[in-house]
Amino acid sequence: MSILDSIYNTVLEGKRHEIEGLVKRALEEGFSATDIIEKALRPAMDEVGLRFSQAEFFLPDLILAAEATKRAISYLKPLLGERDVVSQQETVVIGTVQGDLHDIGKNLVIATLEGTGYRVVDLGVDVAPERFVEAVREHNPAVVGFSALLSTTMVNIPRTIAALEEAGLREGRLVAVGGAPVTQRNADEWQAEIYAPDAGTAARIVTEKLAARRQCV
Ligand code: B12
Repeated sequence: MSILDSIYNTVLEGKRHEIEGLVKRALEEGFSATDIIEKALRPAMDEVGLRFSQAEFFLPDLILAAEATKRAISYLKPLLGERDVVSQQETVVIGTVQGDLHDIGKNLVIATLEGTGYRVVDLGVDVAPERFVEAVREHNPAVVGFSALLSTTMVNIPRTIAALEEAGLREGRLVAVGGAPVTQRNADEWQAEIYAPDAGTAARIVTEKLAARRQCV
């Protein structure tokens, strides 16, 4: 069995105490942090989600698997985005929208943004529109990011964008949206400038869009 298969199985089994040793071994074997995330951790979480929706897994399984993934990611975090550090100065304010407690994907996006050199203000999970408004007023970010993992909470993305508009804080910044149920189509509908299906793409698109905006100004 390859080391990536072992990581995949360890997440499924929720063996959170064993995960760091395996991740370390995979790195020693020459796999990159991105390989480990994209080829082992992410497929494992997809499988966990599938088994959960088919009632083969229950909430405790989900929690243990998520805990194992989080440990692996915090171990890999310092290695993410190392290649393309460009020392950006811009700030990104990001959070998981109201009613939603999922943060693994958001934290990965944060790790790659920070790895790329952005200053990131993480508002955490279950973030009310007013809290986003407050944070945008305080930090004046170039980008505001919204994450949602539930089809019932993704409606809070356009609601929060509307709150920013009402507060006069939407103009002049880019809105980024993501999370498993969110699509490019939603992004277009909500007039969000940035959509990405994964963390690596998110950091790349943020950099591209900010560069394009700088050229327009
Ligand atoms: C782990 C998990 C949990 C954990 C969360 C732990 C944590 N700290 O995050 C716990 C156990 C708490 C949980 C709870 C629940 N969950 Co849950 N959970 C999952 C699971 C298995 C994995 C999610 C995950 O971490 N994926 C891995 C990461 C890396 O991927 P990602 O989140 O998609 O993020 C990537 C991209 O989307 C993108 N991205 C993410 N955010 C952003 C933001 C921006 C700006 C950008 C650009 C990109 C971007 O980049 C990320 C990195 O590459 C999913 C199934 C799945 N495969 O998605 C179900 C899932 C999301 N959960 C589900 C459900 C139903 C629930 C509960 C309602 C269960 C219950 N009955 O209580 C609760 C809801 C709690 C709440 N109020 O939020 C359903 C949602 C169904 C739906 N469509 O609405 C899913 C799909 C499972 C299923 N198939 O049924 N869950």
